[in-house]
Amino acid sequence: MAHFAKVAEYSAKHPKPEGIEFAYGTAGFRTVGDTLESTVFRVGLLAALRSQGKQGKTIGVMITASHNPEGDNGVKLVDPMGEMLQQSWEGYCTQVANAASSDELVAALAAVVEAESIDTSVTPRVVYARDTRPSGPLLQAALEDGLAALGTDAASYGVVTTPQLHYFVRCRNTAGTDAAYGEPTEAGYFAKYTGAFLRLVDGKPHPSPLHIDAANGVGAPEVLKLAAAAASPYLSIEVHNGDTVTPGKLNKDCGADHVKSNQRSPVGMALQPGSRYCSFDGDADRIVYYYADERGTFHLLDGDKISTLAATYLRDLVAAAGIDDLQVGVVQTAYANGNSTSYIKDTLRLPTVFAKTGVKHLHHEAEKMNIGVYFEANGHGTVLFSPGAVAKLRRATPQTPAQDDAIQRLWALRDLINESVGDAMSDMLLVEAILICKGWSLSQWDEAYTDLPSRLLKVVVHDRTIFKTTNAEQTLTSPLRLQEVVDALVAKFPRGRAFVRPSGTEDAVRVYAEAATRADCDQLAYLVAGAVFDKAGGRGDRPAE
Ligand code: G16
Repeated sequence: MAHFAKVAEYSAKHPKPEGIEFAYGTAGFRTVGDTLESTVFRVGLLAALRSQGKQGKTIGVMITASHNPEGDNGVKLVDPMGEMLQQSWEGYCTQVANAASSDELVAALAAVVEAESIDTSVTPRVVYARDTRPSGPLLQAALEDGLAALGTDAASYGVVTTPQLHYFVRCRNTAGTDAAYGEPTEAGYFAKYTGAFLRLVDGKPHPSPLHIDAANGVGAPEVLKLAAAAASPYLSIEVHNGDTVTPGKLNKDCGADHVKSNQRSPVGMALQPGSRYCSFDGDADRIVYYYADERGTFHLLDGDKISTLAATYLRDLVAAAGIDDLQVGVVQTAYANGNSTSYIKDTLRLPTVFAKTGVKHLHHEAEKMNIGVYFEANGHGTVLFSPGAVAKLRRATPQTPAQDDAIQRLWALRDLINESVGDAMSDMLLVEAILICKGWSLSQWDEAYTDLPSRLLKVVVHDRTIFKTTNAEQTLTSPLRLQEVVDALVAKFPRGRAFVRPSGTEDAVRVYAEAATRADCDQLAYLVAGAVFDKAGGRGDRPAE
């Protein structure tokens, strides 16, 4: 095809490494950064086709491996409303990434054009960015070659957070419409979110400073710019682990994933009782909060706690606004702590559903709700207002000043939330606003319910693709009979629950367990991890307490 005339020439600069199979996983392609050049080049080609398939709407490409170690990298596509790539395209991505030669690559691209009836005469538009990883510049150059090969109208946002790129994409595609989302610039992002935040907290007492562990990633400079834009004592922050320059520091013993998985504070943060702390991950799309009590004991406020805080606040505002038939719902994954699910169902009396891991899955479930709150326990999530909910808010006619205040707050919350994807900075402002409005400390927020002890482990195996699951990833269908072993182990522990699933971002299998006591929980987690190791091709060290 004439349209692909330059692909072979550019592709020769970025040959596919032999012996590696790439797969578009939980959050795009993720693997060792040095092996990804051909994949990122090809994602450039696919981004252009995706844009052409959407009549020239702007598509986003983010080069990041988020919470993964610094040596990894990754790439993912962002659809026109700032959401994750439509899942039916993930198969195309995998096929195109694995084409063995230039001829096969062109054939794979032609197959996408054919299957999607793409008009290749449309000018493709793509914006892109990357995080702070050392492999980023080389991969960005490969992406630019892919974009150039198809004559793309492309623009770089440089080094920004993943959610900022999602926001820019949505802004560009909604500009001049009723759904206009904001200015597609960093300044526009900061102005939108800080403006909504300040509207919500105006007149309330000032909070104590918030200590932020930025995982030595892009969140560090960006959150400083956010605070400068707010220029307000309502957002007084101190950034820790903000070194984006020294090699080896990104996500190392710090960041949201480290804090959540190890249930302890990050390196470089000595917790003081009464002080307030949170951690971002490497590309600032996740956030968790934590504090130390008077005895110095560490307490984590994870994605489940953020979700229940937001759902409670929204539910109460909807009631105070006097708007009928506006239901707040909550989406969780199997990693949600059992006590959080009970609290949502039994105390808040809100509907809750389970989705597979990956914000793309939660996002789709939340779209089915009036106001859908979705968070993974790892701190990745946001809130969606359905078009029906927005219409109801528009039609609402307050009868009292209290109703008027509640409606204004709901509008401000909608502006405060990055609806395109989970966003550590926007979520931080959401939590801060609710805590300021309620006058709550972190320990008061934590009082809603007590987490069951839980443990998350990784098991390295020879081939994680043999692990298949069903039932929102809570039940293994392969390897055969491994689920029966897990069930038998779980049955031994009061309030025991455990599941096994292959990671979509790391070369490992994840094991989650919870139980009534810490000792039982840890024992269950290591028994299940040991069974996986023994029966399903474990390699390296056998998991041990
Ligand atoms: C990504 C996804 C998250 C997911 C996490 C772990 O996070 O965006 O939705 O929970 O990976 O996924 P898995 O267990 O399949 O490895 P991030 O922050 O790395 O983009």
